[in-house]
Amino acid sequence: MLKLYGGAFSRATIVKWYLEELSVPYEFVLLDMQNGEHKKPEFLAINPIGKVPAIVDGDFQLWESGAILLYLAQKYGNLPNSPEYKATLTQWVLFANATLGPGVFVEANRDREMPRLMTALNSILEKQPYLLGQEFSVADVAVGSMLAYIPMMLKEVDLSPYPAVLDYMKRVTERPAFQKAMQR
Ligand SMILES: N[C@@H](CCC(=O)N[C@@H](CS)C(=O)NCC(=O)O)C(=O)O
Repeated sequence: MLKLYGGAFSRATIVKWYLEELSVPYEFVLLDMQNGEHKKPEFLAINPIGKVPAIVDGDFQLWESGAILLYLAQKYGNLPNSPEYKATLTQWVLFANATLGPGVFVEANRDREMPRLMTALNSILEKQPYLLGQEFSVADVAVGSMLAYIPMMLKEVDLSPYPAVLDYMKRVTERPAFQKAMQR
């Protein structure tokens, strides 16, 4: 069975959410990160960088949440066989981790980046329920996770100027797979 390594409150939840969406059976391996279990040789053999999430799927090991999401989408997600479609998913996953996350969660960037990122997302989501249009996809797991962390981690941030983003956050976080991932 696929193994997912994570901490008690960690980005492994992003991968859990997508595994639940895909109904892929998995074992969650909870590392005691407070006591440095992620820096021990057993885990460094899976991810030499010593960060979670990481997965082991058969003989295959992979780390970095975005790479894991895209692997799972390609392996288990029944994707259309179109390079353009796959590239668009990659675009949103990279946007979530390399642009949206640092733009919102790095305090020095927030005032400059957050309004432009949120304004753009709001205008996309005013026209369609999900990032790719009418269908939920791994793009929504990546971007939706980053957005869902905002009220959890940054109580002072006011998202009311972006009502379509708030509706979207409600829509994706009400999904049963998200709820399960948050509980397990
Ligand atoms: N870009 C990485 C970030 C991974 C990351 O920073 N994980 C944190 C937990 S959420 C971690 O393992 N921190 C432990 C450490 O840095 O020692 C990803 O998205 O997978």
